[in-house]
Amino acid sequence: KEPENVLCGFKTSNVLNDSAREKTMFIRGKLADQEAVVILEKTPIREDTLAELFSGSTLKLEMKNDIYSTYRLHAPAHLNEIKTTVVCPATEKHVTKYQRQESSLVEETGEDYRSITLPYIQKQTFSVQWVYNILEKKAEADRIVYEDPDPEVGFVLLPDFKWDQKQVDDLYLIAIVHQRDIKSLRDLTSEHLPLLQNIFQKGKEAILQRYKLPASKLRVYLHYQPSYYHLHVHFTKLGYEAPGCGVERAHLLADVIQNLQSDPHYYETRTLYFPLRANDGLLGKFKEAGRL
Ligand code: M7G
Repeated sequence: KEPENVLCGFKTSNVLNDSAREKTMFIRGKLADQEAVVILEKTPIREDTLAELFSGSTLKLEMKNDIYSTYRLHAPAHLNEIKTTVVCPATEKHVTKYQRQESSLVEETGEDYRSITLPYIQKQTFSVQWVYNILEKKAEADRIVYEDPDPEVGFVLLPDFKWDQKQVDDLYLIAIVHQRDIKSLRDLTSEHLPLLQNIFQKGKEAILQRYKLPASKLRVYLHYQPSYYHLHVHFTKLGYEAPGCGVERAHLLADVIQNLQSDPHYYETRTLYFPLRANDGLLGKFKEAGRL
């Protein structure tokens, strides 16, 4: 028996963002009277399905001119899926996160972090319950690719929910640390080097083993500011422009390790730059403080 269609009763309020090029749409609406955000994304065409796509589809000619012709190809349903993510109940902050917005680059000194950012994130961030569910095997346990259970240097490596795991071209995994008191890059000191080196080494090994992708094909990085303040590391395939991964937010793990080796307090003291969206509450705090 097919599981029920939870989106059957979804009532669209408005489109938050869409991209013809990325073939995505972010929609705000109501699901049984609760606020919800639905993300639709057309999935990549896979080489291993081409034979079936060519033989098992119907083809409608649109136009023909000399050696050129265009068609509409109606693929078998299972080759024409839309990856769908549902956030419900969605908070106002989720709506903000997915809304199309202008960004401004913020310059955050170590002092700004302590006086502006830290107080803000202590009361105004996304719940990391989903992270704890993963660490406690209450959710996504069957998706874990690798785990080092050590409480100090251990982590869980699993597919990011942006990746449908159908092809390695858009490989995207996250390593979530077992330690619960490291919020972000800003909290890292040389004390954390064994943890970071462990993630780097074992994460790369696990990906080579499972996906046959060598370290030279990987981009391994942290985001600052992250959306979720529980330390995690992104592993994506080099050359894949993952959504939401602008250069400004990304800090390569290899660089983070070297910076902490040369200065144990590098990330506590450095000025860090990152974009904030116009409707982000943190941007308001920087403006209030006259830092923008
Ligand atoms: P981030 O840098 O904190 O925020 O990364 P970003 O989303 O702005 O990049 C968090 C990462 O965790 C993102 O790549 C998300 O796609 C991913 N992620 C978020 N959630 C809620 C989940 C989840 O429930 N399961 C999994 N597997 N990944 C998630």
